[in-house]
Amino acid sequence: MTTIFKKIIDKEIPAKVLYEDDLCLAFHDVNPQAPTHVLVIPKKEIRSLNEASTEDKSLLGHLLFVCPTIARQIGIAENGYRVVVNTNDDGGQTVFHLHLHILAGRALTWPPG
Ligand code: DGP
Repeated sequence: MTTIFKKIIDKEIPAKVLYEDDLCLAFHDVNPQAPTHVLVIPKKEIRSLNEASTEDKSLLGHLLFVCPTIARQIGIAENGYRVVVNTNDDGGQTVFHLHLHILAGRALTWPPG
């Protein structure tokens, strides 16, 4: 099922894009939960982490790998940040297109709520 993120990938709706390559896109979250809140999404439509297949292994690695690149670009690498993948209902997933949250800009509490 197509989601709002697919429309962002296809440039049908705007987003504040920070990073893009052939495999993924990163943009500011519209409803930030921290002073810095960025989403990293694959261009391939994958519903959630549960639906990632063996052929997606390198893509999953790529999504994680670009996080420090983006973190350095926006100046949060040194102080630190958190990368989160909400999965299905108990994980708090609301958009069913796999995405990584990068949260930063304050000391984040642990455990999460
Ligand atoms: P999750 O709850 O883990 O599925 O996170 C979905 C996030 O997507 C949530 O933090 C809000 C964000 N979001 C939803 N719609 C849009 C949108 O149209 N634009 C942007 N930039 N972010 C969106």
